[in-house]
Amino acid sequence: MIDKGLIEAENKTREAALRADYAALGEHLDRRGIDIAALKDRAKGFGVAVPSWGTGTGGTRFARFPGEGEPRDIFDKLDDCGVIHGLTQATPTVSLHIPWDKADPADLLAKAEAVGVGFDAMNSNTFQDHADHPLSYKYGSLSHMDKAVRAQAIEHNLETIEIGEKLGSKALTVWIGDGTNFPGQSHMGRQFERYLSSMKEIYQGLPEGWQIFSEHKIYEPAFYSTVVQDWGSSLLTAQELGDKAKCLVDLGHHAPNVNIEMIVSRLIHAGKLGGFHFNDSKYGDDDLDSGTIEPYRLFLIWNELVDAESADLDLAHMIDQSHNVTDPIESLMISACEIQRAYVQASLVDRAALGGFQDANDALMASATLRAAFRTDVEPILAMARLEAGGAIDPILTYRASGYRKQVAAVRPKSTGGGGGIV
Ligand code: LRH
Ligand code: MN
Ligand code: MN
Repeated sequence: MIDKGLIEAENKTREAALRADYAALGEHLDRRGIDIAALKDRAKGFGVAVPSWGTGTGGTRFARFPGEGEPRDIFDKLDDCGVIHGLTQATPTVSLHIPWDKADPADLLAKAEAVGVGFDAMNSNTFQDHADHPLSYKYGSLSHMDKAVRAQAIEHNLETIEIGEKLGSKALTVWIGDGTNFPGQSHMGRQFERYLSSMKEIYQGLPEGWQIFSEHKIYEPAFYSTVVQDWGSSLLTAQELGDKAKCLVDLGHHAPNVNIEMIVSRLIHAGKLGGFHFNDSKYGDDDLDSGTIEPYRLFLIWNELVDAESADLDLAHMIDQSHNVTDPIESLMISACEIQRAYVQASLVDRAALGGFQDANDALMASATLRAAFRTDVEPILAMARLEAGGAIDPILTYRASGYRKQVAAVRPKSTGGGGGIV
C-alpha cells in the first residue's frame, strides 16, 4: 500500500494550484449554467474495475519483456490493485480470471479487504488448456464437436460462478476463442447452436441476482470465423438465454472504424447492454491504455451512457488491457482516470440544446454541442474528487515518488521473458 502520509505530503505540493484551477473552472462552468460541485460528486461516485491480469506485464505472440517486480500471484496482484485504487479512488473493484486467479476464497476475501477493494464480474477461461482439464480446447470449448469437451467447459464456467459467489461477485463474463481458421473447417450454424446450448446450461446454474455477459470479438485466436464474432451474435445469445443474460462490449474487439457508440445505443435499446471492457486500439485488439488513441470515441460512448441514465442501466465497467512497454500500475491508473474523464465530460453535454439542434436538423450546432463538452478540461474536477476522497491529486507522480515498484521488486523475483502470451 502507498503510505497515506506520502499521499498527503505530495498533495500539499499541488493543492494550492488545484484549488485555483478548480475555482477558475467553477466560474467558467457557472457561466454555462453548470454546477461544478454536482460534477465533482459524479466523479466521486464513479468506479471501474481493474482486471487482475492487467497488473502483470503483457506480451505479444512474438515476445514478452518482463518488468521489474511483477506480481507473482493473485495476492501480489491484489496488492497492486490496492495501490491503484488508493491513488485514484476510481477503481474500487477487481475482476478475476479463473483459473489464473484460483486461490482459497477466504484468503482472497481477506486480502481484498486488507487492500480496500471488492470483486467485480468473474471471467472464465476456456481459450487455453488447463493443467487439471483432461481434454483440450484446441478445437473449441463451449461449441466443440465433442460433447465431453463441451461438458468440461460448462463445468469450468459453473465452477467460476461458484468461486465468484463466495467472493460477492454478481456476474460471469464469458469470452470464448472458439472459431475456425479455414472456410469449411466447421459448420458455422451447427457450431453456434452447440455454443448456445452450452450457454443455456451455464445460464441454468446462475445463482439468484447473478447475470451472465457474453463478450464478442471479431477475430483472434480464430482467423477465419469466430463463434461470437460480433454484437449480432452476442445479442442473439443474450436474447435466447433470457433476462439474466446481457452483452459485454470490449472496445478492442471490433474492426477499425466500427461505430461502437452506435452498437452501445442499439444494445441499450434492446435492454441488453451489460458492461464494458475498456481499452484503446489503433488496429485490432491492441489492449492499449484507455483514451490514449481515440479519446473522442471514448467520450462518444460515455455520451450514449449518460444519455440513457434515466433507464437506470446497471452496467459492469471494467478495464481490459495488456501493457508491454509501461508499468502496468501506471497504465491502469491512466486508464481509470481517462474513463472517468470521459464520463464527466459526457455529463457536461447540454442535452436540451443538443435535442433542439437534432430536431431542427442543425447538424453543425449539434456536433458543436458535443465538442464543447469534449473540449472542456475537467482535470481539476477529477483531481479535486481524488483529493477529497483521500487519493492523489497526481496519481502517477505520487506513485513514482513512493518507490513502490522498487520495493516490490526486492521481494518479487524477476520473471522470465520467454514466448508470447497475453498474460
Ligand atoms: C479476449 C479478452 C477477454 C479475455 C481477456 C483476457 O481478447 O478481451 O475478455 O477474458 O481478453
Ligand atoms: Mn475483454
Ligand atoms: Mn480482448
